[in-house]
Amino acid sequence: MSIERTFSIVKPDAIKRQLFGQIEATIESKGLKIIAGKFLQLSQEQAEGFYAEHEGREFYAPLVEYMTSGPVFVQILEGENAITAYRELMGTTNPETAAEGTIRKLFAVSMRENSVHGSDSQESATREIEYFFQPSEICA
Ligand code: RTP
Ligand code: MG
Repeated sequence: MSIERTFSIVKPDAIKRQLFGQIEATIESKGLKIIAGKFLQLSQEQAEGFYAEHEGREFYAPLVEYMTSGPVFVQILEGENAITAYRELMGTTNPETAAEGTIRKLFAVSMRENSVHGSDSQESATREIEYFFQPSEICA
């Protein structure tokens, strides 16, 4: 067991449908602590840079358009094995295949509009946290 930090986004589809509170409650109910967070309207540049690993894929341009279509909430979660624990809590990318009780099964609209993001590795978590947060914004 190790205490880790992971990076999470509540995506535009979920903010628009006023699911923010329910998603945060689900996260807290799993024992993950929210140690930093803020609402942002992503610019095209910010969204493109964040998803740079997907540049060239057919879903990249529509993904960037969707992620800039309305406000998001970016946050840092801390807890035991937080990276894996939060990925499990989110469910698979496609909500149709997501397990019962996962955030995407409960709330997601489609493969693209899937309500939440979570870092997929320690390296991603470090990069993504630094992409959006200053150390002074983290309340550990
Ligand atoms: P995320 O990065 O947002 O946590 O999601 P993920 O790891 O489950 O999925 P990833 O493969 O990293 O894809 C990033 C986001 O791009 C959108 N997407 N659309 N074929 C498609 O239409 C498609 N594939 C992926 C989703 O919003 C996905 O979360
Ligand atoms: Mg991913």
